[in-house]
Amino acid sequence: MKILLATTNKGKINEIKELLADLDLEILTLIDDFPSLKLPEEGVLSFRFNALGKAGFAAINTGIMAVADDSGLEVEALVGQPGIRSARYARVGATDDENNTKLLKVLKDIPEGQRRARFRCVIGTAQPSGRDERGFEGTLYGTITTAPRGEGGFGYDPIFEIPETGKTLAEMTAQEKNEISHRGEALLELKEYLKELLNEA
Ligand code: ITT
Repeated sequence: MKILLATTNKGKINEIKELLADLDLEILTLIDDFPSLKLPEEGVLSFRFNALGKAGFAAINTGIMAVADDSGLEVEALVGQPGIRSARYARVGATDDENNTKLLKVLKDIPEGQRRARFRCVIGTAQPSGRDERGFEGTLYGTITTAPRGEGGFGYDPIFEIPETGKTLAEMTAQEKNEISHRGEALLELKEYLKELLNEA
């Protein structure tokens, strides 16, 4: 069975591939296999709506079952911002560094103890027929640091700390992050669904 990962974010691709590695799947990506297919601009309604939209667009345009991820960071002191705008928080096309720098600046007067945040992830799947869309969700709670730490992961990982461990996500191994993360949680459910499809095939 083939699936197409409808994302251009390499950090997401690495994490998704690692968690699905033990399934009997051929995993294609937009970057390697459909470089000219551009995902449509994202909406502002919800992670779920965006994830299903990206998966549906990719499946219909390629004829292959597609899996997409829409995710982001919700900061309590900012009433949920940057949320679904996480990728374009500093500007459209912002680098991870630019987004992290902007968030630390916006939060500079927020004291420790009031810097709670959560990552959310929705993994959407779609078939070329347009039928049988699914959405799988995950959440990870933590706090925003006052400076970046660590070299691993991607995105906001260097400024997102898991209080119980004292580490940012960027200070963890890929496996440690996948075991607790919003994406890891959503991917476990995706994996059960893919196993059902593989058994039916
Ligand atoms: P695609 O739409 O091509 O999948 P994208 O990077 O634009 O890629 P999103 O619109 O879902 O993806 O934006 C999610 C942003 O949220 C992403 O750019 C990161 O900055 C951040 N993010 C999501 N998951 C994260 C994680 O596990 N660790 C750190 N940052 C994360």
